Amino acid sequence: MNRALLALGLLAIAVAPASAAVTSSTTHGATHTELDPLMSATDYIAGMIGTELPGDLGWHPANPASGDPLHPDGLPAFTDGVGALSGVTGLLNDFPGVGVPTKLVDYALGGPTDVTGINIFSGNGGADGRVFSTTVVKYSTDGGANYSTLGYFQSDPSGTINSGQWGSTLVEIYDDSNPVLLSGVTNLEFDFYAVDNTGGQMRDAWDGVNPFTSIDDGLSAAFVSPLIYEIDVVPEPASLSLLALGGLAMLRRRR
Ligand SMILES: [Ca+2]
Ligand SMILES: [Ca+2]
Ligand SMILES: [Ca+2]
Repeated sequence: MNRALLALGLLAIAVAPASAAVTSSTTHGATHTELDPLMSATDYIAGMIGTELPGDLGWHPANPASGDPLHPDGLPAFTDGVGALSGVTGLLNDFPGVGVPTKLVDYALGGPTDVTGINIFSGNGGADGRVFSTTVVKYSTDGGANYSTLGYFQSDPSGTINSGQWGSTLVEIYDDSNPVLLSGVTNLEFDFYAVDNTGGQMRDAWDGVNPFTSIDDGLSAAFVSPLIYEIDVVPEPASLSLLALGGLAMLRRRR
């Protein structure tokens, strides 16, 4: 082992930030079904019906789930492993108000679980601002008694306009310095916010400073909500899985 390299490695470890570098990356599909093959039907919350938390604003009146949360276009759609079943699948309620989420849903993982990635799929056959997503993810390691905030994840920078070029969005949340995003987690809470102003323009949900980013995006608060197609809590983020597959293929070719 080269001692200089070893020393460099130790130095890198020594200066690495103590806090996890949680980050996210966004992929858009041209159509509302293009990213469907990346959805998982075997992730940690597959088939679960989440618990709507206090403050949850139900569903958009056009979504049949507004009268029946267990309708296939409602809570089951978040975890059924497939994309849109109809034009209103996963359509959240509009006009949540400034700075408050429109939907708050919690999943109990059935025991301490190591999570390496969270993938949030959204989209709209209409290919407008509803394809974006903004989510605050919280987690508990004590069965839901206490929650910490993992982060605020806005799919695209405020001001981004979807003029029909995108029908779907995947936000992959992971830790860029650790293969494990969360260890020993028992519950995951997803707070979904409005994303758009009817002009196809991504906005945050605040007037003035966004308390999560400490930034004022200079735009009035979003009031149009997304269609959430799927939430995957997985061993590996989708694109990292693809990278790993590519790496394996390269290794095989070398042999
Ligand atoms: Ca789904
Ligand atoms: Ca799933
Ligand atoms: Ca704003």
